Amino acid sequence: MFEDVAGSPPLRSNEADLSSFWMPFTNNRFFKKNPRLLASASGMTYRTPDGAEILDGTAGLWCVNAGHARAEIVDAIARQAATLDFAPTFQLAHPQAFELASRLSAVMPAGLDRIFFTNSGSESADTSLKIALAYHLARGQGGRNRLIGRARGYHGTNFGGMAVGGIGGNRKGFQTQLPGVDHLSHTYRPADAFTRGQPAGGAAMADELEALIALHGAHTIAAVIVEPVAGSTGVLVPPAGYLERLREITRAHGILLIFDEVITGFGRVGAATASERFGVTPDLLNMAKGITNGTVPMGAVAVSRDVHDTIVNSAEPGIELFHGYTYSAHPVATAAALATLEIYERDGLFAHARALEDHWETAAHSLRGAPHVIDVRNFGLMAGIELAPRPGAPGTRAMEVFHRCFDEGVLVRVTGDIIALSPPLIVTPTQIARIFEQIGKVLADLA
Ligand code: PXG
Repeated sequence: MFEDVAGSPPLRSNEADLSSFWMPFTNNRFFKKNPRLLASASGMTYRTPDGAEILDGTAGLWCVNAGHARAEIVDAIARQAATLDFAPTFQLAHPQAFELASRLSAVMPAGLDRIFFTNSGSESADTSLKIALAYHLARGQGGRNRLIGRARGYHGTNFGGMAVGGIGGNRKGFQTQLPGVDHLSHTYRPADAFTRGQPAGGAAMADELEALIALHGAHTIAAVIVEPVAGSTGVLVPPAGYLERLREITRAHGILLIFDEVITGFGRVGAATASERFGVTPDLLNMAKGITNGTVPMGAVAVSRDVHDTIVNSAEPGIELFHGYTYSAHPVATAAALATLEIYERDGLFAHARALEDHWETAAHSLRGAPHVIDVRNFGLMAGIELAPRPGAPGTRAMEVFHRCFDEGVLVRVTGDIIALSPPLIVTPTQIARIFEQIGKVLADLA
Protein backbone atom coordinates (compact mmCIF):
# COMPACT_ATOMS: atom_id res chain seq x y z
CA MET A 1 0.00 0.00 0.00
CA PHE A 2 1.19 3.51 -0.69
CA GLU A 3 -0.21 6.93 -0.07
CA ASP A 4 -0.52 9.13 -3.09
CA VAL A 5 -1.04 12.36 -1.21
CA ALA A 6 -0.02 15.80 -2.41
CA GLY A 7 2.92 16.97 -0.38
CA SER A 8 4.14 13.51 0.58
CA PRO A 9 7.63 12.55 -0.62
CA PRO A 10 7.66 11.16 -4.18
CA LEU A 11 7.06 7.46 -4.29
CA ARG A 12 10.25 5.61 -5.16
CA SER A 13 9.22 3.44 -8.07
CA ASN A 14 11.19 0.49 -6.78
CA GLU A 15 9.20 0.42 -3.53
CA ALA A 16 5.94 -0.21 -5.38
CA ASP A 17 7.64 -2.68 -7.71
CA LEU A 18 9.24 -4.74 -4.99
CA SER A 19 6.03 -5.26 -3.04
CA SER A 20 4.03 -7.06 -5.74
CA PHE A 21 6.45 -9.81 -6.70
CA TRP A 22 6.15 -12.60 -4.12
CA MET A 23 9.60 -14.09 -4.58
CA PRO A 24 10.13 -17.86 -4.59
CA PHE A 25 12.32 -19.49 -1.93
CA THR A 26 13.28 -16.05 -0.66
CA ASN A 27 13.21 -14.21 2.63
CA ASN A 28 10.93 -11.57 1.05
CA ARG A 29 10.96 -9.23 4.03
CA PHE A 30 14.76 -9.16 4.15
CA PHE A 31 15.24 -8.96 0.38
CA LYS A 32 12.91 -6.05 -0.08
CA LYS A 33 14.89 -4.06 2.48
CA ASN A 34 18.19 -5.07 0.85
CA PRO A 35 17.48 -5.73 -2.82
CA ARG A 36 20.22 -7.12 -5.01
CA LEU A 37 19.21 -6.94 -8.65
CA LEU A 38 20.68 -8.26 -11.89
CA ALA A 39 20.06 -6.23 -15.02
CA SER A 40 22.03 -7.90 -17.80
CA ALA A 41 24.43 -10.73 -18.51
CA SER A 42 26.91 -11.97 -21.07
CA GLY A 43 29.46 -14.75 -21.04
CA MET A 44 30.62 -15.31 -17.44
CA THR A 45 29.35 -11.99 -16.16
CA TYR A 46 26.19 -10.48 -14.69
CA ARG A 47 25.75 -6.72 -14.38
CA THR A 48 23.72 -4.92 -11.75
CA PRO A 49 21.49 -1.93 -12.59
CA ASP A 50 24.37 0.27 -11.35
CA GLY A 51 26.74 -1.37 -13.83
CA ALA A 52 28.75 -3.41 -11.32
CA GLU A 53 30.11 -6.66 -12.78
CA ILE A 54 29.46 -9.95 -10.99
CA LEU A 55 31.38 -13.08 -11.99
CA ASP A 56 28.86 -15.92 -12.24
CA GLY A 57 30.05 -18.79 -10.05
CA THR A 58 26.69 -20.58 -10.23
CA ALA A 59 25.62 -20.60 -13.91
CA GLY A 60 22.58 -18.64 -12.77
CA LEU A 61 20.86 -21.43 -10.84
CA TRP A 62 22.89 -24.35 -12.22
CA CYS A 63 21.50 -23.79 -15.71
CA VAL A 64 23.52 -21.42 -17.93
CA ASN A 65 26.10 -24.05 -18.83
CA ALA A 66 27.30 -22.43 -22.07
CA GLY A 67 27.55 -18.95 -20.57
CA HIS A 68 25.14 -16.04 -20.87
CA ALA A 69 23.57 -14.46 -23.94
CA ARG A 70 24.97 -16.83 -26.55
CA ALA A 71 24.18 -15.17 -29.88
CA GLU A 72 23.08 -18.37 -31.63
CA ILE A 73 20.52 -19.12 -28.93
CA VAL A 74 19.27 -15.53 -28.83
CA ASP A 75 18.84 -15.56 -32.63
CA ALA A 76 17.12 -18.94 -32.65
CA ILE A 77 14.63 -17.75 -30.03
CA ALA A 78 13.88 -14.53 -31.92
CA ARG A 79 13.51 -16.32 -35.25
CA GLN A 80 11.25 -18.97 -33.80
CA ALA A 81 8.99 -16.48 -32.02
CA ALA A 82 8.55 -14.63 -35.29
CA THR A 83 7.95 -17.78 -37.37
CA LEU A 84 5.82 -20.00 -35.16
CA ASP A 85 5.20 -18.51 -31.74
CA PHE A 86 3.10 -21.36 -30.45
CA ALA A 87 1.84 -24.68 -31.66
CA PRO A 88 -0.09 -27.25 -29.67
CA THR A 89 1.48 -30.68 -29.24
CA PHE A 90 -1.80 -32.35 -28.26
CA GLN A 91 -2.97 -34.13 -31.43
CA LEU A 92 -0.84 -31.73 -33.53
CA ALA A 93 2.85 -30.88 -33.55
CA HIS A 94 5.62 -28.90 -35.19
CA PRO A 95 8.67 -30.45 -36.89
CA GLN A 96 11.30 -29.12 -34.49
CA ALA A 97 9.72 -31.04 -31.60
CA PHE A 98 10.58 -34.31 -33.34
CA GLU A 99 14.01 -33.05 -34.33
CA LEU A 100 14.82 -32.05 -30.76
CA ALA A 101 13.60 -35.37 -29.36
CA SER A 102 15.89 -37.23 -31.79
CA ARG A 103 18.84 -34.97 -31.02
CA LEU A 104 18.30 -35.38 -27.28
CA SER A 105 18.00 -39.14 -27.51
CA ALA A 106 21.40 -39.14 -29.24
CA VAL A 107 23.07 -37.50 -26.21
CA MET A 108 21.18 -39.62 -23.68
CA PRO A 109 22.51 -42.98 -22.49
CA ALA A 110 21.93 -45.77 -25.00
CA GLY A 111 18.38 -47.07 -24.79
CA LEU A 112 16.82 -43.92 -23.32
CA ASP A 113 15.49 -42.72 -26.63
CA ARG A 114 11.89 -41.77 -25.96
CA ILE A 115 11.51 -38.16 -24.82
CA PHE A 116 8.57 -36.58 -22.97
CA PHE A 117 8.72 -32.77 -22.81
CA THR A 118 7.92 -30.67 -19.74
CA ASN A 119 8.66 -27.07 -18.73
CA SER A 120 10.76 -27.45 -15.60
CA GLY A 121 12.60 -29.83 -13.35
CA SER A 122 9.59 -30.06 -11.06
CA GLU A 123 7.39 -31.13 -13.94
CA SER A 124 10.02 -33.63 -15.03
CA ALA A 125 9.98 -35.13 -11.53
CA ASP A 126 6.22 -35.56 -11.44
CA THR A 127 6.15 -36.77 -15.05
CA SER A 128 8.77 -39.45 -14.37
CA LEU A 129 6.92 -40.70 -11.28
CA LYS A 130 3.63 -40.85 -13.17
CA ILE A 131 5.26 -42.74 -16.07
CA ALA A 132 6.67 -45.23 -13.56
CA LEU A 133 3.19 -45.84 -12.13
CA ALA A 134 1.66 -46.13 -15.61
CA TYR A 135 4.33 -48.65 -16.61
CA HIS A 136 3.62 -51.01 -13.76
CA LEU A 137 -0.12 -50.71 -14.26
CA ALA A 138 0.33 -51.52 -17.96
CA ARG A 139 2.22 -54.67 -16.98
CA GLY A 140 -0.60 -55.74 -14.70
CA GLN A 141 1.36 -54.79 -11.59
CA GLY A 142 -0.72 -51.83 -10.43
CA GLY A 143 0.07 -52.81 -6.86
CA ARG A 144 3.49 -51.30 -7.37
CA ASN A 145 2.68 -47.75 -6.38
CA ARG A 146 5.20 -47.00 -3.67
CA LEU A 147 7.87 -44.42 -4.54
CA ILE A 148 11.26 -44.28 -2.87
CA GLY A 149 13.25 -41.04 -2.67
CA ARG A 150 16.22 -40.12 -0.54
CA ALA A 151 16.94 -37.87 2.40
CA ARG A 152 18.45 -34.57 1.23
CA GLY A 153 17.10 -35.24 -2.26
CA TYR A 154 15.56 -32.37 -4.24
CA HIS A 155 13.13 -33.02 -7.06
CA GLY A 156 11.39 -29.68 -7.24
CA THR A 157 8.28 -28.44 -5.54
CA ASN A 158 5.26 -30.10 -7.13
CA PHE A 159 3.43 -32.71 -5.09
CA GLY A 160 5.29 -35.76 -6.40
CA GLY A 161 8.73 -34.23 -6.31
CA MET A 162 8.06 -32.69 -2.91
CA ALA A 163 6.99 -36.05 -1.49
CA VAL A 164 9.96 -38.04 -2.73
CA GLY A 165 12.26 -35.14 -1.89
CA GLY A 166 14.10 -35.33 1.37
CA ILE A 167 14.22 -31.75 2.59
CA GLY A 168 12.09 -31.26 5.69
CA GLY A 169 11.74 -27.53 5.20
CA ASN A 170 10.16 -28.05 1.78
CA ARG A 171 7.58 -30.53 3.10
CA LYS A 172 6.57 -29.70 6.61
CA GLY A 173 4.67 -26.51 5.82
CA PHE A 174 2.18 -28.45 3.69
CA GLN A 175 -0.20 -30.84 5.35
CA THR A 176 -0.80 -33.31 2.54
CA GLN A 177 1.88 -35.49 1.01
CA LEU A 178 1.62 -38.40 -1.41
CA PRO A 179 0.96 -41.60 0.49
CA GLY A 180 3.21 -44.63 0.08
CA VAL A 181 6.50 -42.78 -0.08
CA ASP A 182 9.65 -43.85 1.72
CA HIS A 183 13.20 -42.57 1.69
CA LEU A 184 16.71 -43.95 1.60
CA SER A 185 19.30 -42.30 3.81
CA HIS A 186 21.45 -39.62 2.23
CA THR A 187 25.03 -40.51 1.37
CA TYR A 188 26.87 -37.85 3.34
CA ARG A 189 29.30 -39.05 6.01
CA PRO A 190 31.29 -36.46 8.00
CA ALA A 191 34.20 -38.92 8.05
CA ASP A 192 34.53 -38.36 4.28
CA ALA A 193 35.25 -34.65 4.75
CA PHE A 194 37.73 -33.20 2.25
CA THR A 195 37.52 -36.21 -0.08
CA ARG A 196 38.46 -35.25 -3.63
CA GLY A 197 35.82 -36.63 -5.95
CA GLN A 198 34.00 -39.79 -4.87
CA PRO A 199 34.41 -41.19 -1.37
CA ALA A 200 34.72 -44.98 -1.01
CA GLY A 201 32.25 -47.54 0.27
CA GLY A 202 29.08 -46.84 -1.69
CA ALA A 203 27.86 -50.37 -2.35
CA ALA A 204 27.29 -51.13 1.33
CA MET A 205 25.39 -47.87 1.68
CA ALA A 206 23.08 -48.75 -1.21
CA ASP A 207 22.29 -52.08 0.42
CA GLU A 208 19.86 -50.10 2.56
CA LEU A 209 17.49 -50.41 -0.40
CA GLU A 210 17.34 -54.15 0.25
CA ALA A 211 16.15 -53.37 3.76
CA LEU A 212 13.36 -51.11 2.44
CA ILE A 213 12.37 -53.84 -0.03
CA ALA A 214 12.28 -56.39 2.78
CA LEU A 215 10.08 -54.01 4.77
CA HIS A 216 7.55 -53.12 2.07
CA GLY A 217 7.84 -55.96 -0.44
CA ALA A 218 9.19 -55.42 -3.94
CA HIS A 219 5.66 -56.00 -5.29
CA THR A 220 4.60 -52.65 -3.78
CA ILE A 221 7.49 -50.53 -5.10
CA ALA A 222 7.29 -48.71 -8.44
CA ALA A 223 10.45 -46.66 -8.55
CA VAL A 224 13.49 -45.27 -6.79
CA ILE A 225 14.43 -41.68 -7.65
CA VAL A 226 17.79 -40.10 -6.84
CA GLU A 227 20.02 -37.31 -8.03
CA PRO A 228 23.29 -38.98 -9.08
CA VAL A 229 25.09 -36.10 -7.33
CA ALA A 230 22.74 -34.27 -4.94
CA GLY A 231 23.00 -30.60 -5.89
CA SER A 232 20.63 -28.40 -3.92
CA THR A 233 21.52 -29.82 -0.54
CA GLY A 234 25.16 -29.01 -1.00
CA VAL A 235 26.92 -31.19 -3.59
CA LEU A 236 26.77 -34.67 -2.06
CA VAL A 237 28.97 -36.90 -4.21
CA PRO A 238 27.87 -40.54 -4.46
CA PRO A 239 30.38 -42.88 -2.82
CA ALA A 240 32.00 -45.23 -5.33
CA GLY A 241 29.78 -48.21 -6.10
CA TYR A 242 26.61 -46.62 -4.71
CA LEU A 243 24.78 -45.93 -7.97
CA GLU A 244 25.94 -49.23 -9.45
CA ARG A 245 24.49 -51.13 -6.50
CA LEU A 246 21.19 -49.20 -6.64
CA ARG A 247 20.97 -50.26 -10.27
CA GLU A 248 21.64 -53.93 -9.47
CA ILE A 249 19.07 -54.03 -6.69
CA THR A 250 16.33 -52.19 -8.59
CA ARG A 251 16.84 -54.39 -11.65
CA ALA A 252 16.75 -57.58 -9.61
CA HIS A 253 13.42 -56.57 -8.07
CA GLY A 254 11.65 -55.12 -11.13
CA ILE A 255 11.79 -51.60 -9.68
CA LEU A 256 12.39 -48.66 -12.03
CA LEU A 257 15.39 -46.42 -11.37
CA ILE A 258 14.97 -42.70 -12.09
CA PHE A 259 17.96 -40.39 -12.22
CA ASP A 260 17.11 -36.75 -11.66
CA GLU A 261 19.76 -35.07 -13.81
CA VAL A 262 18.23 -31.60 -13.78
CA ILE A 263 21.56 -30.32 -12.42
CA THR A 264 23.99 -33.05 -13.47
CA GLY A 265 22.85 -33.17 -17.12
CA PHE A 266 24.43 -31.26 -19.99
CA GLY A 267 28.07 -31.21 -19.02
CA ARG A 268 28.02 -30.34 -15.33
CA VAL A 269 29.90 -33.54 -14.52
CA GLY A 270 32.11 -33.57 -17.60
CA ALA A 271 29.84 -35.73 -19.75
CA ALA A 272 26.41 -35.36 -21.31
CA THR A 273 24.91 -37.01 -18.24
CA ALA A 274 26.04 -38.34 -14.88
CA SER A 275 24.68 -41.66 -16.07
CA GLU A 276 27.33 -41.68 -18.80
CA ARG A 277 30.04 -40.47 -16.42
CA PHE A 278 29.30 -43.13 -13.80
CA GLY A 279 28.46 -45.85 -16.33
CA VAL A 280 25.06 -46.53 -14.74
CA THR A 281 21.94 -46.36 -16.90
CA PRO A 282 18.60 -45.66 -15.25
CA ASP A 283 15.18 -46.43 -16.75
CA LEU A 284 14.14 -42.78 -16.78
CA LEU A 285 16.31 -39.67 -16.77
CA ASN A 286 15.00 -36.22 -15.86
CA MET A 287 16.32 -33.02 -17.42
CA ALA A 288 15.68 -29.26 -17.33
CA LYS A 289 17.90 -26.20 -16.74
CA GLY A 290 20.86 -26.69 -19.12
CA ILE A 291 18.61 -28.13 -21.84
CA THR A 292 18.04 -24.54 -23.07
CA ASN A 293 21.05 -23.01 -21.34
CA GLY A 294 18.52 -21.51 -18.94
CA THR A 295 17.08 -19.20 -21.60
CA VAL A 296 13.53 -20.48 -21.97
CA PRO A 297 11.81 -22.81 -19.50
CA MET A 298 11.95 -26.41 -20.65
CA GLY A 299 12.35 -29.86 -19.14
CA ALA A 300 12.21 -33.41 -20.43
CA VAL A 301 12.18 -37.02 -19.33
CA ALA A 302 14.17 -39.54 -21.34
CA VAL A 303 12.46 -42.91 -21.11
CA SER A 304 13.73 -46.39 -21.95
CA ARG A 305 12.30 -48.06 -25.00
CA ASP A 306 10.87 -50.83 -22.81
CA VAL A 307 9.01 -48.46 -20.47
CA HIS A 308 7.67 -46.43 -23.39
CA ASP A 309 6.62 -49.42 -25.46
CA THR A 310 5.01 -51.18 -22.52
CA ILE A 311 2.75 -48.20 -21.89
CA VAL A 312 2.05 -47.26 -25.51
CA ASN A 313 1.55 -50.78 -26.85
CA SER A 314 -0.67 -52.03 -24.08
CA ALA A 315 -3.05 -49.08 -24.08
CA GLU A 316 -6.58 -49.24 -25.38
CA PRO A 317 -6.96 -47.52 -28.76
CA GLY A 318 -6.77 -43.76 -28.20
CA ILE A 319 -4.54 -41.66 -25.96
CA GLU A 320 -1.94 -43.90 -24.31
CA LEU A 321 -0.80 -41.61 -21.49
CA PHE A 322 -3.16 -39.06 -20.00
CA HIS A 323 -0.45 -36.56 -19.19
CA GLY A 324 1.14 -33.47 -20.74
CA TYR A 325 1.37 -29.70 -20.64
CA THR A 326 0.13 -26.88 -22.88
CA TYR A 327 3.76 -25.95 -23.35
CA SER A 328 5.25 -29.45 -23.84
CA ALA A 329 7.82 -28.90 -26.63
CA HIS A 330 6.92 -25.21 -26.91
CA PRO A 331 8.34 -23.99 -30.23
CA VAL A 332 10.46 -21.23 -28.68
CA ALA A 333 11.90 -23.53 -26.02
CA THR A 334 12.50 -26.16 -28.68
CA ALA A 335 14.43 -23.70 -30.83
CA ALA A 336 16.46 -22.61 -27.81
CA ALA A 337 17.27 -26.23 -26.95
CA LEU A 338 18.34 -27.08 -30.51
CA ALA A 339 20.65 -24.07 -30.60
CA THR A 340 21.99 -24.96 -27.14
CA LEU A 341 22.77 -28.57 -28.08
CA GLU A 342 24.53 -27.28 -31.17
CA ILE A 343 26.81 -25.08 -29.03
CA TYR A 344 27.52 -27.86 -26.54
CA GLU A 345 28.55 -30.12 -29.38
CA ARG A 346 30.42 -27.61 -31.57
CA ASP A 347 32.42 -26.19 -28.65
CA GLY A 348 32.99 -29.60 -27.07
CA LEU A 349 31.84 -28.14 -23.77
CA PHE A 350 31.26 -31.43 -21.94
CA ALA A 351 34.81 -32.61 -22.69
CA HIS A 352 36.07 -29.14 -21.84
CA ALA A 353 34.42 -29.36 -18.41
CA ARG A 354 36.01 -32.78 -17.92
CA ALA A 355 39.43 -31.37 -18.82
CA LEU A 356 39.02 -28.54 -16.29
CA GLU A 357 37.92 -30.82 -13.48
CA ASP A 358 41.32 -31.44 -11.89
CA HIS A 359 42.11 -27.77 -11.90
CA TRP A 360 38.70 -27.00 -10.38
CA GLU A 361 39.26 -29.64 -7.70
CA THR A 362 42.65 -28.23 -6.73
CA ALA A 363 41.26 -24.70 -6.55
CA ALA A 364 38.30 -25.79 -4.42
CA HIS A 365 40.47 -27.72 -1.99
CA SER A 366 42.73 -24.69 -1.56
CA LEU A 367 40.02 -23.57 0.89
CA ARG A 368 40.86 -26.46 3.20
CA GLY A 369 42.21 -24.78 6.31
CA ALA A 370 40.41 -21.48 5.67
CA PRO A 371 38.46 -20.24 8.71
CA HIS A 372 35.15 -22.06 9.40
CA VAL A 373 35.59 -24.59 6.54
CA ILE A 374 34.71 -28.10 7.74
CA ASP A 375 34.45 -29.82 4.36
CA VAL A 376 35.17 -29.35 0.67
CA ARG A 377 33.44 -31.66 -1.82
CA ASN A 378 33.75 -31.67 -5.59
CA PHE A 379 32.74 -33.54 -8.69
CA GLY A 380 32.72 -32.34 -12.30
CA LEU A 381 32.41 -28.56 -12.19
CA MET A 382 30.50 -28.64 -8.91
CA ALA A 383 31.86 -27.86 -5.47
CA GLY A 384 30.40 -27.65 -1.98
CA ILE A 385 32.24 -25.73 0.71
CA GLU A 386 30.71 -26.53 4.07
CA LEU A 387 31.10 -24.08 6.95
CA ALA A 388 30.70 -24.69 10.66
CA PRO A 389 27.40 -23.04 11.61
CA ARG A 390 27.37 -20.14 14.03
CA PRO A 391 26.14 -21.41 17.39
CA GLY A 392 22.40 -20.75 17.60
CA ALA A 393 22.26 -19.13 14.16
CA PRO A 394 22.58 -21.80 11.47
CA GLY A 395 22.77 -20.56 7.89
CA THR A 396 23.76 -17.01 8.76
CA ARG A 397 27.47 -17.52 8.19
CA ALA A 398 27.07 -18.82 4.62
CA MET A 399 24.41 -16.20 3.87
CA GLU A 400 26.88 -13.52 4.87
CA VAL A 401 29.44 -15.05 2.50
CA PHE A 402 26.84 -14.90 -0.29
CA HIS A 403 26.07 -11.23 0.36
CA ARG A 404 29.68 -10.16 0.74
CA CYS A 405 30.88 -12.07 -2.33
CA PHE A 406 28.06 -10.51 -4.36
CA ASP A 407 28.92 -7.04 -3.16
CA GLU A 408 32.55 -7.68 -4.12
CA GLY A 409 31.69 -9.06 -7.56
CA VAL A 410 31.32 -12.86 -7.34
CA LEU A 411 28.03 -14.78 -7.41
CA VAL A 412 27.98 -17.90 -5.22
CA ARG A 413 24.99 -19.94 -4.00
CA VAL A 414 24.35 -21.02 -0.45
CA THR A 415 22.20 -23.71 1.10
CA GLY A 416 22.22 -23.89 4.86
CA ASP A 417 25.87 -23.34 5.76
CA ILE A 418 27.15 -24.78 2.50
CA ILE A 419 28.49 -22.67 -0.36
CA ALA A 420 27.61 -24.38 -3.66
CA LEU A 421 29.51 -23.55 -6.83
CA SER A 422 28.74 -24.52 -10.44
CA PRO A 423 30.11 -22.00 -12.94
CA PRO A 424 29.24 -21.95 -16.63
CA LEU A 425 31.38 -24.59 -18.35
CA ILE A 426 33.20 -21.85 -20.28
CA VAL A 427 34.89 -20.68 -17.08
CA THR A 428 38.64 -20.01 -17.40
CA PRO A 429 41.36 -20.97 -14.91
CA THR A 430 41.79 -17.28 -14.05
CA GLN A 431 38.09 -16.97 -13.28
CA ILE A 432 38.20 -20.16 -11.19
CA ALA A 433 41.03 -18.64 -9.18
CA ARG A 434 39.04 -15.43 -8.73
CA ILE A 435 35.99 -17.32 -7.39
CA PHE A 436 37.90 -19.24 -4.72
CA GLU A 437 40.16 -16.31 -3.79
CA GLN A 438 37.08 -14.16 -3.25
CA ILE A 439 35.52 -16.77 -0.97
CA GLY A 440 38.81 -17.18 0.91
CA LYS A 441 39.07 -13.44 1.40
CA VAL A 442 35.55 -13.18 2.81
CA LEU A 443 36.09 -16.20 5.09
CA ALA A 444 39.32 -14.74 6.45
CA ASP A 445 37.37 -11.77 7.67
CA LEU A 446 34.19 -13.44 8.91
CA ALA A 447 32.92 -13.96 12.44
N1 PXG B 1 15.39 -31.68 -9.67
C1 PXG B 1 16.60 -31.25 -9.32
C2 PXG B 1 17.71 -32.23 -9.11
C3 PXG B 1 16.83 -29.88 -9.17
O1 PXG B 1 18.05 -29.46 -8.81
C4 PXG B 1 14.53 -29.49 -9.72
C5 PXG B 1 14.36 -30.85 -9.87
C6 PXG B 1 13.37 -28.61 -9.96
O2 PXG B 1 13.53 -27.86 -11.11
P1 PXG B 1 12.62 -26.56 -11.35
O3 PXG B 1 12.97 -26.20 -12.77
O4 PXG B 1 11.21 -26.95 -11.20
O5 PXG B 1 13.06 -25.54 -10.34
C7 PXG B 1 15.78 -28.99 -9.38
C8 PXG B 1 15.94 -27.50 -9.21
C9 PXG B 1 19.69 -24.40 -5.52
C10 PXG B 1 18.53 -24.54 -6.44
O6 PXG B 1 19.94 -23.35 -5.02
C11 PXG B 1 18.35 -25.70 -7.12
C12 PXG B 1 17.26 -25.86 -7.96
C13 PXG B 1 16.34 -24.84 -8.11
C14 PXG B 1 16.52 -23.65 -7.40
C15 PXG B 1 17.62 -23.50 -6.56
O7 PXG B 1 20.41 -25.36 -5.30
N2 PXG B 1 17.12 -27.06 -8.58
